[in-house]
Amino acid sequence: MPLDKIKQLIQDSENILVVSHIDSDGDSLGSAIALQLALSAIGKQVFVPAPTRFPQRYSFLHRYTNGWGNVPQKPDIIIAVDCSSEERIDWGDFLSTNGIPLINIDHHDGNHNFGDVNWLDPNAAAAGEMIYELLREIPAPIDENAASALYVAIMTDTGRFSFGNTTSKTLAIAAALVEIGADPKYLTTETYFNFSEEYFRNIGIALFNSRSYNNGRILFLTLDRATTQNFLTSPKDSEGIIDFAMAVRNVDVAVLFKEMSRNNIRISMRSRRGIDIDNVAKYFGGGGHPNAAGCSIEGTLATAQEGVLKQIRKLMGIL
Ligand SMILES: [Mn+2]
Repeated sequence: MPLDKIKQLIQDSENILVVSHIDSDGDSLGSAIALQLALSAIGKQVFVPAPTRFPQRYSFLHRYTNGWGNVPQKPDIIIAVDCSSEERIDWGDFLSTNGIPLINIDHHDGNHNFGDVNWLDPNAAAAGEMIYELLREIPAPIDENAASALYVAIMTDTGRFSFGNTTSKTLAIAAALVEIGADPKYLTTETYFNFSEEYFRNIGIALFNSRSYNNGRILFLTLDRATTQNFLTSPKDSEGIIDFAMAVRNVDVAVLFKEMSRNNIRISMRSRRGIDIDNVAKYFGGGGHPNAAGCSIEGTLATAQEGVLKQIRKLMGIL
């Protein structure tokens, strides 16, 4: 059992490096922070490199950490959480993984199995669920701060407990975290009702730039460079905007296109249950979950939109 092996490796280690994925999100940050806090509490030296990009909406999570960085030359083990492939790992300022056992804990379908030990559970709604289980198993204490970090991890990956990945187990873990001291109202407000002005303008741009296809079953939102520059924003600050599109009646697939540069388009996709949008993401070299996935396309915005539309129609059988 990978869980037993991981437990053993952690017990035998003194210095532990915890890494997560680039383009940090609530699950990657919350899971890494909770691991850091709980493993520190059982006497381990735990290091988390400062995330390369820390989305503004999660800046309140800083208060739950023991701090970032100061990675040792040679940790005893490396734990990667919420990373679907080795290329997704945000190594921060840590360079050499030579000969250091790498533990891969993840819930993405199609994980690349890149670890020396791989614990993969595609049925887990968030990596945070798996971290909760691991910490209970070791056992390592989950204090109020770790509980808050894990609550954010699970809340964000389930779209506030509304996506198809939300199970009774998800809710049971969330309830246990609230019991420990995670505050749902506070954590929800900090995460979702705390828009920067830039994000607020991006919502407007993306919705204004929406186009629908096939009687509204497919809806595209776009953050193009010309408009975002005009409104002094950047397409980066856009997490969650795509969910507005899924709230439109009859929409089965929603896509957000972000024109990062003239030839680099970042794409987030959502779909209703039964439409496995992950297939389209994989077609373009990306990945994710059946109802939430993403990819990048090298090419112009028009080319990307055309290509994605074609693949979605193919997937939905509406050529
Ligand atoms: Mn995740």
